[in-house]
Order: sequence, then C-alpha cells, then structure tokens
Amino acid sequence: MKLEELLERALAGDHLAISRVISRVEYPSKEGAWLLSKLLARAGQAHVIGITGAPGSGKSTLIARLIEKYRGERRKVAVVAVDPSSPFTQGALMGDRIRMQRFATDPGVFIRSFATRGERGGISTAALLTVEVFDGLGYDKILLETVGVGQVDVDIMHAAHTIIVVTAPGAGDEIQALKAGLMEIGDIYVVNKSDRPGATETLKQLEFAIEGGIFKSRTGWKPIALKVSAALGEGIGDLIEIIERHLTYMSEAGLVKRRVEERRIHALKSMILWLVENKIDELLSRPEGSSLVKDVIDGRIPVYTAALKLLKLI
Ligand SMILES: Nc1nc2c(ncn2[C@@H]2O[C@H](COP(=O)(O)OP(=O)(O)OP(=O)(O)O)[C@@H](O)[C@H]2O)c(=O)[nH]1
Ligand SMILES: [Mg+2]
Repeated sequence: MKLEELLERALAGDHLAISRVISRVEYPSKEGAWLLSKLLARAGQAHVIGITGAPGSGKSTLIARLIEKYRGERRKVAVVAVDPSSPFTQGALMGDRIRMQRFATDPGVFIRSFATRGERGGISTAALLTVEVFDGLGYDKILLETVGVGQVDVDIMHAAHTIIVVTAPGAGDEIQALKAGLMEIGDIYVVNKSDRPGATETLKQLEFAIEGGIFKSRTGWKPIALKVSAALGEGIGDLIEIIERHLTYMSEAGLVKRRVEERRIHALKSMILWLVENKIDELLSRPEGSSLVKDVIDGRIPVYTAALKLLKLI
C-alpha cells in the first residue's frame, strides 16, 4: 500500500492502517518520517491525560471507565499504555486485554500497549511519538498509562497536559513514597477502590499533603484529591468534571501549547538518548572503542576524557 493511501485510511479511522502507521513511526525510517511529518502538521489539538500510580492501583480499570464516559460524549479516545516487563504484572496485563477488548469494535477508540524494552530511550520515544500520531489523527482525548516507578514514567508524563496520580486505600507507604519525589507532580490525585475500607483516610492524607504544599503541580494549579470506585463506576463523573476544569485552567493560562512544545523537546531528547544507546555498544566493540575501554579499565585515561572521545566518534 502506498504511504499516502495508508495515511488516508488511518485518518478515516481504519484500525489496521493506524497500527501500521504507529509501527512505522516507532522506529526511525524514511516512511515513518514522512508519515510523522504529515501528522505533526495536524497535531496539537488533543488533550493528553497522563495516568500514573503503583501497580494494581486500578489505572486500567479507571481508564476503561473514562473511555465509556468520553464515548458517551462522542469524543474519540486513544490509550497509550506503557506496560512494565516485570513478570509479576503479567496477570494484570491479561486482565487489561480482557477489559479493553470490548472497545475493539468501536472505531472511536484505539489502544496501544508498549512493553518496556530495556532501553529507556526506546520506550519513551515510541510512546511520545505515538501520542503525536494519535493527536495528528484527530483523537480528542489521549490517555497515557504508566506505572509510576521510574525515569521512563517521568519522561513520558511530560507529554501530558493533565496528570492523574492513582492510589488505593491503605496506601500509606505509597503516599510516603509519593512525597519522597517521583510522583509529586500530579494535578489530580485519585483514591481508587473507594468501595474498600480506608479510602476516606487515604483521601485525608492526600489532602493534607496538598494543603501543606508537599504536592505541587508544575503550574500554579492547586491539586485536587477525590475518591472514586472504578470497579463500581462511582465518582467518575466528578473526575471527568475536574479533568475538564484543569484543561480550562491550562488553556486560560496559555499552557496547552507549551505542553505540546515540551513533549516535542522530550521526544527529541529521548530519541537522541536512544540513538546514542544503540551506538554505544557498537562503538565499544570496534577497535578504537575497545582500546579506549582498555585505557579506562587500566586507569590510563579518566572516564570523562574517554567518554568525550567516544562521543566524538559517534
Ligand atoms: N475493589 C476494587 N477493585 C478494583 C477497583 N478498580 C480496580 N480494581 C481491581 O484492582 C486490580 C488491578 O486493577 P488494574 O486496573 O489492572 O490496575 P492497574 O493500576 O492498571 O495495574 P497495572 O497496570 O498492573 O499497574 C484488578 O483486580 C481490578 O479489578 C475498584 O474500584 N475497587
Ligand atoms: Mg494497567
């Protein structure tokens, strides 16, 4: 199929064509670059919503609820899920597939999962470029799911206009961990599983952290905490209302476009990092590289000097 035709079909919502476009764009290629340039020209309209939080907190279940609501409003929704490669979560992944299957026949919903590929640059780049693809294809809401446990998540979250951090009752330790840094960037904190005991307590802890200024968003927006039950579908309307309020805030503050710029800068950095990662092993195995490595091992050349020499070779 010609690239023009592939793009046309993808724009018309053909799921198979969309899958093909994504797999071309994910890895550097001439075709991918052409497709991306066309899509980038159309992108910048979507509302990107990052959803992060500990494994099992209910992110995917919540996303399924959000999709239902958005579809009820006739909005087109895409999901970019970054799955951890840990064997512990395989069961959850299976659960995800089953949960998401019911959207498979809806042309207004597209779900793309990425497995962590080992290299940090690869996964971030692929996820960020896929956001551009969905944006360019005219999806209204793009939901980005990551497990909040690493640099990859933080990188990816930069693509989001709105960041939702999901916790569950009894997550006291988790909230301590949140305070310690990684995910203090939430705009909205959701205590999911409110059907379980302890949800009010957890909500209070979050509100305390917000009032105390421990959780600060990246903008002047004061974070909001609420409890929901994704399983029972309770509180989802309130959550949607807060998400929209946050989008209005961002738009009035002129930050919607700024976030798009930021995600492109991040995609660029991720791409460079990834390309360099790929080059390093190749370079170290070449004669110039391996002799430099030997010099470093034997202490003849400082690491810093060797690193700069290697970068020049790249
Ligand atoms: N009781 C209760 N259980 C829930 C709720 N939401 C999700 N669960 C359950 O919690 C488990 C994990 O849900 P997921 O939606 O897969 O959680 P996740 O955060 O996406 O998990 P990972 O993708 O593995 O990080 C599943 O067994 C869900 O059925 C809820 O509101 N109440
Ligand atoms: Mg999940």
